[in-house]
Amino acid sequence: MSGLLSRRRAALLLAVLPAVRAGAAGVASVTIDNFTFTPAVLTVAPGTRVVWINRDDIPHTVVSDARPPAFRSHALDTDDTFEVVFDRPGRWGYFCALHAHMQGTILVR
Ligand SMILES: [Cu+2]
Repeated sequence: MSGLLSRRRAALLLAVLPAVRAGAAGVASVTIDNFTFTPAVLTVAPGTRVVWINRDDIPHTVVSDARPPAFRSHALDTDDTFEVVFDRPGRWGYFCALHAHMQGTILVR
């Protein structure tokens, strides 16, 4: 009886907290400042949540260079964040759509 209860509770938690479950694999961050993504190349394990935060005083975006784009942020104002969970191994290039010379790479392996 108690086994059934706890199993049901666990299922409920997983349904309510999928983000937390994915985040268990880890979180890594990329800082945007002075028209630069830092680090320019970030290596993470599959399942990692990557969070970009704009510390610049002008808007920037984070757009995958894949066709079609694998991810695309809106314009991020100062201190705005954007996040993507990278489930699959691979090399994910991205850039800022407002300043195309701003480029970065997420290596998932
Ligand atoms: Cu930009």
